[in-house]
Amino acid sequence: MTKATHHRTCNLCEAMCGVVIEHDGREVLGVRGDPDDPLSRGHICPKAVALGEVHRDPDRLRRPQRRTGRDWSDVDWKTALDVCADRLHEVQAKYGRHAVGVYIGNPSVHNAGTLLFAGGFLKALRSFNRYSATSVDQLPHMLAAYEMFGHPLLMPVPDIDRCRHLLIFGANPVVSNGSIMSAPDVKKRLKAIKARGGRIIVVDPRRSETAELADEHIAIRPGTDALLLAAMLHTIYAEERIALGRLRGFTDGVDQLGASLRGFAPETASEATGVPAETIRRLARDFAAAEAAAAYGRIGICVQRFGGLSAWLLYALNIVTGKLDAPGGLMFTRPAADLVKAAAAFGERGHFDKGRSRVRGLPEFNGEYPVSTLADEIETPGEGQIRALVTIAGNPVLSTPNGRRLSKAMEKLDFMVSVDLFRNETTRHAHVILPPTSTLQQSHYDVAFNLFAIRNVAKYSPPLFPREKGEKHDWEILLELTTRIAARRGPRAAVASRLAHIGASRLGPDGILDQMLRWGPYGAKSGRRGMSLRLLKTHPHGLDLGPLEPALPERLMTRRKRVALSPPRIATDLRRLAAFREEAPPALSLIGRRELRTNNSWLHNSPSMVKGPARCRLWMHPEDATARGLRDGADVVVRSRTGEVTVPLAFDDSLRPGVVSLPHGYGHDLDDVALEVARRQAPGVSVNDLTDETVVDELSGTAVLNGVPVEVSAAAAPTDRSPLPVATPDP
Ligand SMILES: Nc1nc2c(c(=O)[nH]1)N[C@H]1C(S)=C(S)[C@@H](COP(=O)(O)OP(=O)(O)OC[C@H]3O[C@@H](n4cnc5c(=O)[nH]c(N)nc54)[C@H](O)[C@@H]3O)O[C@H]1N2
Ligand SMILES: Nc1nc2c(c(=O)[nH]1)N[C@H]1C(S)=C(S)[C@@H](COP(=O)(O)OP(=O)(O)OC[C@H]3O[C@@H](n4cnc5c(=O)[nH]c(N)nc54)[C@H](O)[C@@H]3O)O[C@H]1N2
Ligand code: SF4
Ligand SMILES: [Mo]
Repeated sequence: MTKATHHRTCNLCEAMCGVVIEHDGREVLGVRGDPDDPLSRGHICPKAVALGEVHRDPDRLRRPQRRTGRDWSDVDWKTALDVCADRLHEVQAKYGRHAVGVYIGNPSVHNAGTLLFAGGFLKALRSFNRYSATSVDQLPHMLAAYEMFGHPLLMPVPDIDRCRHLLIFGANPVVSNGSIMSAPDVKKRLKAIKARGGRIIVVDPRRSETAELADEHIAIRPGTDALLLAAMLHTIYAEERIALGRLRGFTDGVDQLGASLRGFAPETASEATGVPAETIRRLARDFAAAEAAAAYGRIGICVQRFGGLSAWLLYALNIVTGKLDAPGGLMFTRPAADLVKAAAAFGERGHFDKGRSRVRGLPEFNGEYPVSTLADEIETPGEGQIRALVTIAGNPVLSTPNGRRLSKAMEKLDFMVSVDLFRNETTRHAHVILPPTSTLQQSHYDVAFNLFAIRNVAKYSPPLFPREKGEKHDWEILLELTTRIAARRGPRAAVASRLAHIGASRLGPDGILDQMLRWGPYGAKSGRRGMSLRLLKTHPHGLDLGPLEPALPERLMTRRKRVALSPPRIATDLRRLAAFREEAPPALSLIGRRELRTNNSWLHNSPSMVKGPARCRLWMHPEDATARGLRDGADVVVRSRTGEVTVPLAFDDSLRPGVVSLPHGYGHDLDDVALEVARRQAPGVSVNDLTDETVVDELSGTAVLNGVPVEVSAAAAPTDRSPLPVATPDP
């Protein structure tokens, strides 16, 4: 076949880069950045190559797999789907509908098919036992957005292209490419802030790649951001620097917030945070005084003991200084396909703490329980015990705390089915694996991440490669399961679901998207641009819809269209924070890190992603290492309450002393994992064998993956290995 080019948007991370793929109709020959993409302007990262490598990966499953004991065999779709529906139905008939649990992972948000069709599947299943990667990720931001702005998806993003003072808490966009901030080529965008005379300040226990580029780095103690933020807000109140500007007209709770922060003066925060009181005051004053300023925070402030408080206080800091909804500040988007409005139209406005999990009494959020308690719910007998599990695009064995325990719990399930591309650490426990087509065989539109992009754009990608006979897309698999499960509930449910099936399969994700575009803010119905799928199809590089614009109070989804600055359900957690100040910090605490060529747990089977020296190493400050008599490059044992791992040590003085770091997503060398490259070239160890499922942010239920107390000692039988080069990721 002759060479051709194809334009699409990479869906591996949130940055949504436009890529130009050279191909021969069957295989990818090359991937480069699309200079005409209105958002990414030609940028790509090294991971873009993985789009082709995943597609051609011989380990990627092409046919449904069925496990009998330890033997796996191909099985046809009809049998596979029927077995799943029968077994799930059996379990529900015998033990009740909540006996089937569901875990939905991160890539489902990057895939319009799973995003738009998982809801129907969950409805058909009618189980309350739902879990997702949200509770190891952005749950605190969603909770704060829900309580303050009225919808969990109304999370504001920094307008970095116009910002002149960016205060970053616990995010490393130079490596992660931005999160809840789709900002491709973020490095250039950050440099541009400095070039126009602005400042960047990074609060992070590690002098990260982003901190390296910043004007100032505040090396905070892990897990203490809420104290720092409370003290900054305290300063702003105490020094009468409150300046809400136009937000004043529709913001409630300004006085309450000031009153509830009275006990949090900078002096009371400096010891726990490791940041001097005068520095905290200066940070607050500078932020309040700066024009076009935004305080932005990401996973570093989420997956810690005070995630909920941190996310709330961070938004509050932006609000009381008038930075929310102002150009250059923290702004809301106006996406062409507006998931917030669409969800609300179907009555999905979010909820919190409407119920508590059975075993540990953790709060539900948006119909999900915290994944930190999934193993409890599988292991603990009683009504509502999980007996069967469905996983969709997720790998909780590597990505959730105490994955080792969860892995063992999975062995006890009566039935498990996974919708996934690979047989990995999680899906090896399934009785049936249902593999979808690869992303290059699917059309793509970022229904989720356009909600969080620093510029409004709309880009549609048609499928690149045709699917082969006997291959199904994610949404088709979900729809087939939905219909079959409903059918087993009786003739009436069967008829209703059959009709729904016909309608939904005719529409598919593209048809739903088209409706969303037409009814959206630029759609034919709004008379603005006549946005539709057809229009997007004639613009292969995508359409630029302009910079972010002030959107409040209209965009608010609270009942009276007012911002709730001091939501009581969150503010009460300040009591726990006050008590925390008395706790002695652990001698060593573990934090995570991301690296340029990783994508959580699932790209280590792509050869280009794992070439070079092994990256799964424990980074430790040389002072901490010397004090323990540890050698650079030697194997060390890292222990926590939950387990231990043996891993090579690398000295790294970018860390605050007392803090060590391990990346997540490794630990591939397990029985029955069919990831040849990962097992051979990048097995590593799982940091989530060390993280503790029993410790969560008590307010939100979010897992605590940062600030985990650990001990590190030399491995008993040191391997004689020459020191590895000091790790420097290569952004
Ligand atoms: N210690 C620690 N743990 C962490 C984190 C951390 O910072 N530190 N980060 C957390 C975060 S932010 C996240 S988002 C989670 C991620 O946690 P998960 O979502 O549970 O895990 P992933 O590694 O993203 O696994 C994705 C799975 O989806 C499959 N997959 C990929 N694309 C598709 C697709 O299109 N369709 C289907 N059906 N399957 C697909 C892959 O094969 C893989 O099995 O990890 C969390 N875990
Ligand atoms: N290359 C790559 N890119 C990715 C991913 C990936 O796996 N690899 N995953 C994607 C996903 S799912 C997500 S959610 C995003 C996440 O995007 P980011 O939030 O930007 O992710 P990280 O790079 O983990 O940055 C978190 C930072 O928080 C710091 N930190 C740790 N503990 C604390 C703390 O207690 N307080 C403070 N202030 N900082 C702390 C860490 O040192 C780290 O620098 O990245 C996405 N992009
Ligand atoms: S930055 Fe993200 S979207 Fe862009 S090429 Fe890399 S993985 Fe793909
Ligand atoms: Mo994530």
